[in-house]
Amino acid sequence: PAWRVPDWQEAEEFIRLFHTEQPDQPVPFATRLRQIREHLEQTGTYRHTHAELEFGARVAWRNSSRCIGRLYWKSLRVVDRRTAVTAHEIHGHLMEHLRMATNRGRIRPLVSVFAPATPYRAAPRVWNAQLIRYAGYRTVDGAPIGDQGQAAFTDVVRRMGWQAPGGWFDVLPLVVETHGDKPQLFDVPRDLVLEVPIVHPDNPRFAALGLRWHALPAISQMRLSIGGIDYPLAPFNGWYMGTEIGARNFVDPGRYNLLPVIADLLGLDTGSETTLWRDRALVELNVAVLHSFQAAGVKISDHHTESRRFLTHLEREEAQGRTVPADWSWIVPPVSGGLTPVYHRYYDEADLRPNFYLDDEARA
Ligand code: HEM
Ligand code: NRG
Repeated sequence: PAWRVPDWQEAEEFIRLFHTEQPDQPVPFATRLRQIREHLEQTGTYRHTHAELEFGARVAWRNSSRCIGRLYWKSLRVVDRRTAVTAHEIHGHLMEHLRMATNRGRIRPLVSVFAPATPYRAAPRVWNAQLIRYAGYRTVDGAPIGDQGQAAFTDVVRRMGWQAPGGWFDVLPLVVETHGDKPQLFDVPRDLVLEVPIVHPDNPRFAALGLRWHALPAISQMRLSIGGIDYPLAPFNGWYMGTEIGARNFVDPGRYNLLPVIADLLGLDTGSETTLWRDRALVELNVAVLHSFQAAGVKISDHHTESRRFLTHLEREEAQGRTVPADWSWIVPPVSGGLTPVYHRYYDEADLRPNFYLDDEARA
């Protein structure tokens, strides 16, 4: 659905939350509510002030029940890009997001908020799941190359005219779609993509695999929902937790599927599951990821540290009288789950707004 009338209840609830948590606003609560009701009646929508937008985006992060990294929700930087209209302009702002967020390795949590859908104009969108992703292909004999999780999207951009280099780590072009225009392809300049070569602290043979990963996880496909207003393009990023790369991106059978390669490099006996060759290879791969990012001066955190921070976040929020909605199956890290304190408890599963949502109609 390209457009839905902002729900008055939701708007009211959000403005109340904003004034409750941040009193002393220049415009009093009742006045602001009246203003919004008038705008809704006259135009079918309303416009967030900058302060509302900033608060709304931060609370959307706070309410993201799949995210273990929420301790720092108050320090999220919010860049207001609502006035950008053309695909060219939007692409420029996305590149500026990469620059500001990457910060030469000292990653800054950041969200860029583009125009919401209105009755007159569809909101801009980016088709990519993240601003930086690697392409995935198959050779003529069907052998996988690159990120198989991006194979379908890679086909889409190839059909749109992208000249695929056919390598293991080719950064995909961005597809930007704006009101009434056909989607446009943009390359991401190499110098805006900070990458880390993967090496192992005490096994020199790792480097020869030629593995690398990008420094910035920047999700571009989730809809930010604040006070009944939808922002379909609001790319956000924090920094990586090592397991995302070392236990999922490099390991999932539908991604890089590297465990057999690592086991071979380590000389492990893969003839029987009881040798735990998968687990041993997995740990060394995760050691390599964390070590490589640190050696390259790129911010990353390990799952033990991030788990502890999350419990600190829970305590702090509860001390403020707020519940912390969380999804156990996403919060518990994909390696050594039971070693982390987040494993040994259950969580509130409420769906609170503002929040980030995956659109049903997301493309790839
Ligand atoms: C999910 C860590 C910052 C919103 C996740 C996941 C991890 C994580 C490990 C699970 C990902 C997966 O299993 O694929 C972190 C860390 C951060 C951070 C270490 C460092 C600051 C942020 C920020 C936002 C955010 C700044 C939004 C403003 C989300 C959302 C999800 C998520 C919406 C769910 C994604 C989905 O459903 O696919 N985060 N995060 N996170 N995070 Fe964070
Ligand atoms: N697992 C995905 C990224 C998902 C979100 N993770 C973050 N978000 N760390 C991957 O690329 O591996 N963040 O905003 O920092």
